[in-house]
Amino acid sequence: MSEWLAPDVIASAPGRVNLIGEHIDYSQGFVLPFAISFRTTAHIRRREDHVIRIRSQQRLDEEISSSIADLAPGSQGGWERYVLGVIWALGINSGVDIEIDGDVPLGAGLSSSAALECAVATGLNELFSLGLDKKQLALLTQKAENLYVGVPCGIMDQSVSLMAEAGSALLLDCRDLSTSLVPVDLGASDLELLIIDTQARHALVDGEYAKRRQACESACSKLHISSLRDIEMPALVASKKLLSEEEFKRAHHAVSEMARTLEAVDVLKRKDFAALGSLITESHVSLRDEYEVSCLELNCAVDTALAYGALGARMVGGGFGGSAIALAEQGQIEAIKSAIADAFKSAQFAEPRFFASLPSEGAKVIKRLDR
Ligand code: GAF
Repeated sequence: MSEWLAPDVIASAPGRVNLIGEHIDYSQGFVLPFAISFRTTAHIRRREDHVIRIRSQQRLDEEISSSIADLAPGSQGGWERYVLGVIWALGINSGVDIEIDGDVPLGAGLSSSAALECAVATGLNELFSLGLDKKQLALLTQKAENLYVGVPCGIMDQSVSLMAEAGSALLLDCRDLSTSLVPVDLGASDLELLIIDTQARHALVDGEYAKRRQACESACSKLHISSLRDIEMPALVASKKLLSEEEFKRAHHAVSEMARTLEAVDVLKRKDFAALGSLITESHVSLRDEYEVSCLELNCAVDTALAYGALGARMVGGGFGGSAIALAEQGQIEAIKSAIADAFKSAQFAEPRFFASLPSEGAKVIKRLDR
């Protein structure tokens, strides 16, 4: 392995969970995620040539080497494309050494990819004095994922990884990326948000995600609106006959989820956690039955959490595996965890992992070193 010198900049960015507002970022809806305490760190050093070297503390046996001239959207490769894509999207024209480290659980639906992209983007923005604000960085990191990696994600994960603040969820309007902070202090009410990684990774994810987006887009074109944000439920129901059954179900989820998200903000402000729990569970039912992005493992986690007293539970993220959340009294968390572990064992699912996290801060530059 070649020599690695000390970095010029160290930056980090978190993964996320989404309280509510699922599969509506690309329909220009409202989402209410928060940053988790698990983070990815990028150590970046500017080089005098055009070589790009990337390595990860989590995979010390591999060192990836490329060059600025070789950056091309759609290139084949593995996880390093998330880093190369950001270098490409930010228009960096100098070689860099980038070393990654972090503890965001991989493949758990907790946005390890956005954490990686946003840590690298934040570090490059600082190192090359690009002067990009968080909104611009969110759009550029999304561009990296959409065009360079080829994943048709929306804007939620990158936005929250960049813009989140400790102690609050981020109400993000995906139409214009305006935000407001909604304080979330579950501990003060003896509550906890349990994160359940089902460890299920169904291969469907990318193709099915793209199909959901297409169904929303075709519904919009038949309804002559630019996004599902532009229609209220009564008008959607009145136009049902214009849509296929599938388009109607997808649109019905999106329109109802946008309303639930705004209602969740209201109940959170009033600290009405029973109402918040009900909205979270309604979101799951809608994702399961209308958007059809859940799976047996996620449903089992949610149903078991509810049977053992959770105030609300639902799948989070893209679906078809990954994680669920359960909002419950602190005193019930252990019983919920062991009931889910038992249920998974009986169903012969993989062993679930459990995490807890308070709402944490977004991306930041940790250090700038002079040389
Ligand atoms: C994934 C995507 F990356 C997000 O943009 C969002 O659509 C989410 O699935 C579903 O809400 O995490």
